[in-house]
Amino acid sequence: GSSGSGDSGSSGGGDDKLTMGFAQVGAESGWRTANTKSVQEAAAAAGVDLKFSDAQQKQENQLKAIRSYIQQKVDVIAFSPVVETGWDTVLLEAKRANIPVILTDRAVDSEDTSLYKTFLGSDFVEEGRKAGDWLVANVQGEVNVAELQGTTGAAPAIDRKAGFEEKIAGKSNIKVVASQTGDFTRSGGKQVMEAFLKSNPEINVVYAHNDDMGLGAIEAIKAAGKKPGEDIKIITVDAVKDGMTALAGGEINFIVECNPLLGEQLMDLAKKVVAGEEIPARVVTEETTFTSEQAKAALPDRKY
Ligand code: GZL
Repeated sequence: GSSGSGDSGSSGGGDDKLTMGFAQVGAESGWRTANTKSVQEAAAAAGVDLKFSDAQQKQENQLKAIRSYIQQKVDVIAFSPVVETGWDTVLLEAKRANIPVILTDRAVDSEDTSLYKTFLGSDFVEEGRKAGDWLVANVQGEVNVAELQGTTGAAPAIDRKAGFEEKIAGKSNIKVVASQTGDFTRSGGKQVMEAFLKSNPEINVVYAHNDDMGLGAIEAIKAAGKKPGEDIKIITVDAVKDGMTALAGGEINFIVECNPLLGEQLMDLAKKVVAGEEIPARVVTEETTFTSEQAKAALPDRKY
């Protein structure tokens, strides 16, 4: 998907460069890799001096990184909170140090929205609804769903589950017979799916909160002698290249896109925040959905 918000271009001759401290979640998935690349490339293009950290999906590492950015007196801090809770204290420290914070990708559950300037990212509940809508419209009869949840406590995991459940509620033929976290990783999806297959012989559909767990589930399904995309339908979220390739090949049946290309919009917002300009409290990214036919058509032009 495109992340266009106009051409941020180079920062031109401007006075001293804007310094951004970015605390990334980790490198757990194809989506995350694409997101990191987008942030780093956009910073270079915008003339932003980027300090970057990878927290290996551990909140304590993100907290450490944010505190180091505060010590270094960066102009702006941006991060994707690995889980929703536990950020109020460090956000208060940044506020007291007069360093504005921008949330990207994932959200926090802080009541005090003065603790950050804006949230740039997807509507994960809507992504879950799109997955549920497709299932209701495209799979008939008795449907036993195995759900591979994202990281426990992460906004995309909580919200993708909620949106999906909203749409299948009241459909007596659709039941979630198993639901467990695969931590957004391919290995996690494979291990959990292996266990699901052992304890639930009649799984008809897998709903994976990201492509990587769906791809892991495909390995487990094949190892169990079943055909992914046929014996067991698979719905995932992200639409990264590996997921779209499996979709085009019929091993995944439907993908809800989650756009990782937030870099340009982030740099634009950061410059506005540091210049003291007003910015929207919430910037939702554009994204769509793909069937197998649409994936075949879209693959050649996909940037990630
Ligand atoms: C969603 C993002 C999620 C992706 C996963 O915006 O936070 O984290 O869906 C990634 O692939 O690990």
